[in-house]
Amino acid sequence: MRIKRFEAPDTTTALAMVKQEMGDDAVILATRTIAAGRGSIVKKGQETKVEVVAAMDYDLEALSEAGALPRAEKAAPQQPPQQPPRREPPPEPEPLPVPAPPSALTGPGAIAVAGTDELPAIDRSTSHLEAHDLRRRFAGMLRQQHAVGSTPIRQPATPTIRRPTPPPAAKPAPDEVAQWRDQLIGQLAVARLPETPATNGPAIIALVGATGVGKTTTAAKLAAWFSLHHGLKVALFSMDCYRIGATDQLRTYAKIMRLPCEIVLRKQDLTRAIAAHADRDVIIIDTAGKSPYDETHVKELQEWFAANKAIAPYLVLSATTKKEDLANTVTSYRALAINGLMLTKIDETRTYATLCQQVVASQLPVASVCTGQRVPEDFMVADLPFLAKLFRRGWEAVVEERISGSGCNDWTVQPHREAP
Ligand SMILES: Nc1nc2c(ncn2[C@@H]2O[C@H](COP(=O)(O)OP(=O)(O)O)[C@@H](O)[C@H]2O)c(=O)[nH]1
Ligand SMILES: [Mg+2]
Repeated sequence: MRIKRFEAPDTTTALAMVKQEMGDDAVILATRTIAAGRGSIVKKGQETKVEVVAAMDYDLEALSEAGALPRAEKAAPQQPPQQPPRREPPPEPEPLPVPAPPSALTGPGAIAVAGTDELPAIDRSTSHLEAHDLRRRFAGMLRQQHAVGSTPIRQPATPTIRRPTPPPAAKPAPDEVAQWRDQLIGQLAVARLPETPATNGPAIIALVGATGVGKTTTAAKLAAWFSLHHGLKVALFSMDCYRIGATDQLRTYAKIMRLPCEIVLRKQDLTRAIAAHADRDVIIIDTAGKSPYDETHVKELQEWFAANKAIAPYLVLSATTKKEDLANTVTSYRALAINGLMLTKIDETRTYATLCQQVVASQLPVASVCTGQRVPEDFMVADLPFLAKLFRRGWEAVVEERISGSGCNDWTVQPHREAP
């Protein structure tokens, strides 16, 4: 890097000298006003001159790191000197979009323009053109430097997407909401599950629904309800052959309750198993969970169930499912001629408006409600006052009822009866 000091009666002249001697790529490192005579300290009333320190063949990165560039830019001659030099022209408005003219030198210390001895006079615009030119080049160099990535790049600000502010939704009045909720609750219906021994062959309940909603758990709870609470003869069937170990869950429950359990892997197996358990009061079929958007699954179930008209499919709905998915599930499984709904996981949420709305919209009666993971405790056959209380007043209003068993669904387990 080559550094040189220039002195001139004014900034314009000094810059012109820099440009003349060091070329367009010179960087101004510093400018200051000094005493015109000897010594650099300006005394009152003393004539002044301008000192410019410029560099060329520099390492821009090193200069940037050393903080020279900002200083140089700050010191760029757009600022008038601290004490006005005698021949300094008054400042001009900026920016000047005119390209820089050739350097013009005059006065003491001036250097002749190469190839000519003529020294044209400085005009006002020249000084600002020079200053503008330098600033423009600084900016250009920095941009170039940024482009090659050798200095940290300032990321462009993330564009802010201004969405149109939606008009504030008109909130319905609380009594309007209550009225609407009561209307829904008034439309709820419950389905009765068998309580007495079968007279005309077993009642066959098939649980269908999305994965993980609690079909297998509900099947076990139902089996316990029928066999322990009502003393009915129950058989459990598992049609869940899609997942490894899926049948084990039901088999284990059956073993605990000493109930027969059949694994049904083909359509003909279902017909055969039903025939084999014709003496039962209730057969509970647990099916494989599939996405409600899987049309093949529903069609397959339809084909299987067509084998026996006594099969009554019940759709298991989890209270934690989103509104649209609840609606779509009901729509998808409607092809099976669903007999009723079995609600699960009502303990896993505290908002029931969506569930209430979707249950009513389905126009299907509710057959049972599951209130937790425990088998057989967290189960109730559907009861209108209970559902009305839950949907109107929430979980807190029913939790006591559920725990103490003081409601009409109290779970009084009958003495265990050996399965035949
Ligand atoms: N909290 C709560 N969990 C439940 C309820 N019913 C089932 N579960 C749990 O949900 C998970 C999935 O149940 P599972 O019966 O295997 O669902 P399936 O895939 O539909 O057969 C298991 O961890 C169950 O214990 C319920 O009413 N409340
Ligand atoms: Mg299951």
